[in-house]
Amino acid sequence: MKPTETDIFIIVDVQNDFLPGGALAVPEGDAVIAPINKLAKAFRHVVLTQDWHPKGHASFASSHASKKPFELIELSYGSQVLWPDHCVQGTRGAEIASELDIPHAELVIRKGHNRQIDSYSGFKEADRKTSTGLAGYLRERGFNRVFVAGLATDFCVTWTALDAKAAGFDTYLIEDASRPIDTNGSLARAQNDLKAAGVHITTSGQIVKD
Ligand code: VGL
Ligand code: ZN
Repeated sequence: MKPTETDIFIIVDVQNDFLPGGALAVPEGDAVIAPINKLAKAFRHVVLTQDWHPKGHASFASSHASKKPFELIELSYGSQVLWPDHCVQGTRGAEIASELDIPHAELVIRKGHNRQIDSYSGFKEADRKTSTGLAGYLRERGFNRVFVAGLATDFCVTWTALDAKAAGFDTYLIEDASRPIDTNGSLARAQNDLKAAGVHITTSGQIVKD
């Protein structure tokens, strides 16, 4: 499955706050860095996403009286998991991990910057209406297969993959180059949704030889 000129590799939210020691550290989050660096070298075209919240964001538990991280709340667009404050615009935690070695990445798409609406997906915010423009960008550039990896498997990676598929791209989630948070059954739900949508689950060994 050697990457071609019409394949795009989308690397999701490999940012300090999702790595060990970060505000919303994903278990083994740093394990994605080596496979992602290796994969990225095999792709001519790479896009990064960056979770990029203003202070006081609606997805932060601290923005709601007497709510704790990982609890659920109903917002205008539906159910929202509450998180510790993370990836606040301009902070070190929001920076893309310096260990990523991908100088040829062509675009960084920032998401979650609307104070009232979360955005796990790199394509569409959690209201399921507001677009980031990424589908149009990828279409206009003539890509047809989308490969997705990063953090966290069961949130931003899955939502990005589902939206890529819904936008008409043949979509692959690279499992060993991603790591889950797994809260409130989120990983099992994500796996079901991916399967139902027809997103291919693959491994980096299928794309680059060791
Ligand atoms: C993410 C929770 C909150 C992610 C982002 O990148 O998966 N998860 N914000
Ligand atoms: Zn976030």
